[in-house]
Amino acid sequence: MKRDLEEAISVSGFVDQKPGTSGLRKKTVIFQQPHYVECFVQSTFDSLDGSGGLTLVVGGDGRFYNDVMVQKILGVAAGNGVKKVIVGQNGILSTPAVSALIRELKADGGFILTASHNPGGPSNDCGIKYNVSNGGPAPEYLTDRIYSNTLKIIKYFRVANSEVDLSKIGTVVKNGMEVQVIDSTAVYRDLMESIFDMKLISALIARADFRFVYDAMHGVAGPYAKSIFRELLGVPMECLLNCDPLDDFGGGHPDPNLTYAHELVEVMGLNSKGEALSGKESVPDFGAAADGDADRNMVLGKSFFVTPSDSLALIAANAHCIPYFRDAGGLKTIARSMPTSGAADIVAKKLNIPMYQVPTGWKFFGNLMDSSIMGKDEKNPLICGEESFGTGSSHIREKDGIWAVLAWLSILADRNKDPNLKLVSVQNIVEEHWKEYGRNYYCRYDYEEVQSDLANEVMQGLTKYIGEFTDPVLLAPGYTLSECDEFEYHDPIDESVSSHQGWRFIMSDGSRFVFRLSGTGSVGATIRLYIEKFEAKDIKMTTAAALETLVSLALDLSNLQNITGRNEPTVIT
Ligand code: VG1
Ligand code: CO
Repeated sequence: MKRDLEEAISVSGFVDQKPGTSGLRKKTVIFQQPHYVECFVQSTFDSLDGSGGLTLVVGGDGRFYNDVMVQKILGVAAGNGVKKVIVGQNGILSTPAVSALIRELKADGGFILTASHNPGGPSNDCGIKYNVSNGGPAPEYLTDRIYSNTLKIIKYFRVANSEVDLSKIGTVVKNGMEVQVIDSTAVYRDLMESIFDMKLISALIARADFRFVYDAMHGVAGPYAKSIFRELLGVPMECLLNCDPLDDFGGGHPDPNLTYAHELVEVMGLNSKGEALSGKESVPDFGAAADGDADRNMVLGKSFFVTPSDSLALIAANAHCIPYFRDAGGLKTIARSMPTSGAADIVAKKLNIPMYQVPTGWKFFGNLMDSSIMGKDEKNPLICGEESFGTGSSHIREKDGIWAVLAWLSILADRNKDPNLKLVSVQNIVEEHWKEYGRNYYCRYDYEEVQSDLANEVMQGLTKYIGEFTDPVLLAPGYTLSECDEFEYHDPIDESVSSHQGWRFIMSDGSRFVFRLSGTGSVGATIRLYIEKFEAKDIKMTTAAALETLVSLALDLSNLQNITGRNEPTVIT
């Protein structure tokens, strides 16, 4: 069903609209080309089984050009007969909030306007992603279909003059399409209140010996932090850093890691390697940061860095501290992306519950959560995570930065119920965990903006090595390479196959290094190298010392430094 007032605009399409790990991400100037956004949106509608009568959610992280993109989407949605669009006030919605809204309002899908952790502004990045009716990112068969339609498109439909004032909450009907502007935080906040024991957390926040600092990095997490941490839990305003969203993230790189979240990292008494700064006084007890679209989280204790892989394992091991899991009879499943450390696997084993390993990118978790093997209960109690500062659960179908922080606050609150006892710190809790389960030393090296042909040369070398590998090889004393392959995922639910998901080199003691090419960058190629080693008893080493040999083996075997001319990674996490 198309609208009467629609125009059909003839276009020749674009050849570069292939969605990556998490939607389409490009330089802003690319998105600003005439018809660019419209072509992608039309191609998405053309990929659905009919767009007439749909209800969609639209919102973004507030980066530069989001406002224009929202209005373009409204125009094309009206042209394609969409029944209703629900938009966050001023176009603002975090990625987890879009997922929550699609589910809560039983919408058919939604567009999320973000390039996540990539910087924003006229000379940086924009992005657009389509999520489906379960609230999760479009599965691969759909993104493949969208891409193929972007190559074939010859016209798109839009209704001109369909701009809506997004600053006012309320509903307008324009050109036959209903546009409802909603409070950006209310539904998400209600969901968090239904999951966590806010009273217990408030008691922790109120303790005189506990201080929590949150850094929204000028991304979209700010309004949610104010609504939940400040208004519900009583966190003082001065403890909420950079909580006003800015369209260029204040010129920063809204990626919550030790390098880019340097302001918080320093406040928490750490350097960019995660080592404690000496002589630092009055360091807060708990710190956390989010990325641009608020689906990532970094968790820090007093002068103490928690790796995302450990964070996943710890939240899973302590799921009983969270009413959502307790009420559903306990955690039923854990899942992680392949490059994420095996720390969570050990927890799953101990809890005697299934553990799934999926390719990088959140879309793969959704199938597990929705499937009947997980039980039909709406509250499928599953926890999942990625090494890239992403943690979440079956409460929505995206990773969730604020949820992860509330999960940690729940664990801390549970351990610190008696205000007369000395505070049990983040470090105490993590070290206790390592004592019980052993420690997976872990780090990731990112080589950003490598020339694409050089990055491909590195990967081809690895492919050749894997192809010729037959018998175990002693690479260095104590390190025998026993297995190597390209990770291929067979989805246990829909039986789809995803190949080339990472080049794995596994030693006989289970330690490993993995190479992957990023699917979210906008310039050249980013090579990621993931390194992991498990120690059952020796839990007090520095990560650098524990992984030194494996790092040099990975660099030698890949010849990465010679081929790319890079002696140091851009970022170590
Ligand atoms: C990166 C991370 C991946 C994450 C993805 C989207 O992908 O490694 O774990 O799911 O970003 O996160 P890649 O292909 O660049 O390695 V987000 O917060 O940028 O939507
Ligand atoms: Co993100």
